[in-house]
Amino acid sequence: PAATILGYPRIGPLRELKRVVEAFWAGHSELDDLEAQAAEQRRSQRTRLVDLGLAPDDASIPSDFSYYDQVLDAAVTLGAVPPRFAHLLDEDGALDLPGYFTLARGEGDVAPLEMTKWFDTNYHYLVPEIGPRTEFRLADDRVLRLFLEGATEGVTTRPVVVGPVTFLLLSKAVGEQHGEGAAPATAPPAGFTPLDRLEDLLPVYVELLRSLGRAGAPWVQLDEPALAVDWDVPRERVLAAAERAYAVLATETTRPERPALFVPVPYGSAEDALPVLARAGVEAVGLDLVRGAAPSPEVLAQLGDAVVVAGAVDGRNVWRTDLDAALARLQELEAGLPDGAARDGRLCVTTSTSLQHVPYDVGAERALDPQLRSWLAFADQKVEEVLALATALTGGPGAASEAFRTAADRRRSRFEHPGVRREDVRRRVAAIGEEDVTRADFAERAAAQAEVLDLPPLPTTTIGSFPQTSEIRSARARHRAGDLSEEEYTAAMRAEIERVVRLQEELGLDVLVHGEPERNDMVQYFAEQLEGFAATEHGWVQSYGTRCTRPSILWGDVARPAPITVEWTRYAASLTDKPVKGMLTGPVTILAWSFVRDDQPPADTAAQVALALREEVADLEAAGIGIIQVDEPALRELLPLRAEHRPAYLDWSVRAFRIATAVAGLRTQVHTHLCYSEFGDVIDAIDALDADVTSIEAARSRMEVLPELHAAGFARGVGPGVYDIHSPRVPSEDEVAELVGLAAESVHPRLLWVNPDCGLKTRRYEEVEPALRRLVAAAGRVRARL
Ligand code: THG
Ligand code: ZN
Repeated sequence: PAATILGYPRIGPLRELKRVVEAFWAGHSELDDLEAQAAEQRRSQRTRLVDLGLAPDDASIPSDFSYYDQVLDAAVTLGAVPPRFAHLLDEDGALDLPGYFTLARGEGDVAPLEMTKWFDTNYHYLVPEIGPRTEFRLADDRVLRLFLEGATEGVTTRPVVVGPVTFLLLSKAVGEQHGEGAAPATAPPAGFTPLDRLEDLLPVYVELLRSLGRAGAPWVQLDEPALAVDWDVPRERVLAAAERAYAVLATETTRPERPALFVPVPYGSAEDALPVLARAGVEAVGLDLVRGAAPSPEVLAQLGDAVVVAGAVDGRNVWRTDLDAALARLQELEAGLPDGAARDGRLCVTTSTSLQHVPYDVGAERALDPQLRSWLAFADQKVEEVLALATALTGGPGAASEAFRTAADRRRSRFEHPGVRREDVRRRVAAIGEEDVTRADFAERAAAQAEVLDLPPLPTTTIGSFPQTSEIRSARARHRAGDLSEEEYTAAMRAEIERVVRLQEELGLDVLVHGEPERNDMVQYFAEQLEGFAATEHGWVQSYGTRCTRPSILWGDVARPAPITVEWTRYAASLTDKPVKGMLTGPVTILAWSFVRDDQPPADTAAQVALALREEVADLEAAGIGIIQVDEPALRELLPLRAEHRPAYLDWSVRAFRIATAVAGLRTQVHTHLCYSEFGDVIDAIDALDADVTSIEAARSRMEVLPELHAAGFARGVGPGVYDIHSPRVPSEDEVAELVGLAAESVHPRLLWVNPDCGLKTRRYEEVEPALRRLVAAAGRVRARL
């Protein structure tokens, strides 16, 4: 094919798949309904892509559907189902759809697969568990079925599967599991890594390729994004694994017994991997021209006959592509390939990644400002851009000129818009000096804060959000729809805040929060109240499983026209004598979970957002709020995949946090919350945030992180989560007390806080109330022992 995409969204333009899957889980719809809806969605998607111009007959259209996650699909296909789920397999060792969902969601005491983020995106995949004895086999024919489904309708699709090297690198090493059911796996033998199992895994891929070959699939796409990342495993070992894997896949069967192999390396650059893949014998390699550099002519010369599939259209952002610039990069690439490469099919145009990270169609955004809308490209518009680039590349000057002219006009209109470049904002950012991002010494602050706050040792608090009841959601929705007046809405939210404050007083928590009933999403809420951002109506993007977010679009220079959280926080504080903690989302997280402008470095954008938050921090302090938390759960998510880019990133992200927070006076206690516990690469950066108290996830790993923090010299306040809110299970008081006791062994009681792992927004009061009651009691028990 001359033009293709690496993948397409799958949640449904109106989140149809989410709705029918959740209805099935709730017992409100039958398996048949679910499968019929999914099939209908795939059919309409194929039709849509053909209508947009992708060829129906040459494997241009990927078949990449998933009910939940593509890594889970690979695990199930390859038979890598952990033994604790063995009871779900039928006599042929196959898993039905309810069983598949059980791997994702768990059941009773059987824990689901862990979930973690997919590269540096806001998508999360399920982590396969691979041990020395995991038995691989072709256990599922979903890949083949998807291909046949398209073929029956006359569309020759290209099956998409996570490639073997990425599959193993993304997996978690486990030991053996003794016994069925809930029994967890033991630790893996020392030195074992899933990549050790490559030789055992490859025959299953070979068999999969044969089955696709027999069905007549001309191409298969084996995604290898892991080749764009630095792992703990040495680079040479990763490249050797890739070479070995694809040599086996390319030669163990030969065409037409197998489809041609297309191996994209999205999400970054992998110049060293492309010649390895070509040498191994794959028929096409894919590279990310947006995040990665164009390969040098020397590298291109090593690619032999392999087709080069260039990801020239950003799969992760929503801006119309600068087609002239993209075409120039493609032509530069073509110049390094044999003459007429594009015409001869040696160079093909695609997206930098799957389009699963962007919404479907800008055309659905009827409420968006028309000018802003004209600057945007969602998945469908990106398909058209890929096609325009392919046409221009093969057709010579003049081909696709209309699309190029429109693209240039729209970009011009974007950069001429007065909100894109505001001198007032730029002046204020430029004026930030070193003294503005530096607070007094931690020790001095700690002493001053202890005096004003007068908290007991091991103070108890929560991370900020309380459960979002259906009443709250409905009040917000009616307010948005205009069915609830401003006064009625404020009264409803205040009533909820009062309820949450009274509850926390009754539970005996030391530092209270207002509970955040007014917030839909911790990023979207701020984006909606800052200038420079716009919200979409239908721009849903899958975050994990059926869960989606609607990222805001950060299109211009950012400013805060008015205080955002001050009134709600002040109201909560007026209800109680206990300290109330103000709650803000940090600049890096706001960037990470929005679609961010592509015309300036993210560091500059982050500084603008940080400055707006700085004004909010100052206003909260002026309103008498003595504790302010600025959450950065995504600080780690944006960490560059390549080690060489990490220091610069950590530099600007830390600076942004300090711009936002260092305005706080000596006596104001700054907290932050990070949603993870593996600090390895970022520990110094977390120290450099210079927060007074940092809350982290720690319950699941039983405080393992604390000795590590201590060893790294981290000597600030820390709140290791002692209640795992990711599970509906309510821990006993003894369990919580044990965790608090463990924490007290490695953290000085004056620095140790007692709190849940994360916000309580997704939990129910039935769980939260008893859990917090036990948390307070457990803290009291340990406090009494000290
Ligand atoms: N907000 C944003 N991104 C996030 C999180 C968040 N990414 C990481 C982390 N939290 C986990 N992700 C999610 C994403 C969505 C949801 C929960 C966790 C979720 N979404 C609702 C749904 O899909 O039904 C929709 C919410 C709404 O109506 O606005 O529950 O917190 N940006
Ligand atoms: Zn969290």
